[in-house]
Amino acid sequence: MKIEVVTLFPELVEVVTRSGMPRVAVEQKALELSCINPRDFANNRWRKVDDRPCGGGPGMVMQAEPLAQAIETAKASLGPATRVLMMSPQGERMDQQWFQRLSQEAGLIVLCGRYEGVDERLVTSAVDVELSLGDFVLSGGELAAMVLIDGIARLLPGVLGHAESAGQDSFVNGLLDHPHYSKPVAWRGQAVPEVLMSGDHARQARWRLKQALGRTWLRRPDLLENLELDAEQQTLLREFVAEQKEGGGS
Ligand code: 9D3
Repeated sequence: MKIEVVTLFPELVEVVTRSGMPRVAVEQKALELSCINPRDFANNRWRKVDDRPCGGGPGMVMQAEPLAQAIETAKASLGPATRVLMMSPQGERMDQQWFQRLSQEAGLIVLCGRYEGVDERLVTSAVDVELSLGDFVLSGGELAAMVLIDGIARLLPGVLGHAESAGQDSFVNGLLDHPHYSKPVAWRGQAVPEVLMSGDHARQARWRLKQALGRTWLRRPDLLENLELDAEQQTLLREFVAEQKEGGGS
């Protein structure tokens, strides 16, 4: 997949491929990331790409023309049908399903806003979808774009561990993850749960599923409402809830 990010801060966005899975994805040529700076299309000596909002109000607005030319440059490289995403607090909330869908694309153009916003005429004429990280205020779209790139990179075919881990992801099955333990078996007076030391793989798989169901019930009941639990899952969750009410939780 090729991703072109339109941003006033290319050096910030490029950091996402310096480590972790996005770096592996680039090294394995599953991902190619480049940035286009709308300043390169400013038609004034000061490379200014923002101006005061029409009708008044605080702050500055990113002007349409430099962004339009940046997007056209990206489309010349990735193809005219490439989807244009804009990171925006007004956008649809990003989730794992968005990452999965977008990871199937051959190319993406990602527009990062700064200042108070982007001229709406550019949004309506050149942006296919607006995506948000959530209901909090950032100073621009770059961090959101980096989140998107990280989330997509680890799903790309050919990225190490892709087949094993991506299918087991929390949120893919709609549940939160179960707890994890490693060595030593006794750490500062705390033991690893006995079942994980038993060598009984079927019992361990049931324990993991029960913990995942239980933690989702405790912390994110909204996720459970969207799921159709099978008979085994219902039994495991009922056991978890019963143990919780005993006050044990083991
Ligand atoms: C405080 C400024 N707000 C006016 C009431 C509007 C506003 C403009 C620009 C708020 C944030 C931003 C910059 N944010 C993003 O570009 C952004 C973002 C975010 O702020 N929160 C969550 N997801 C995203 S994606 C892009």
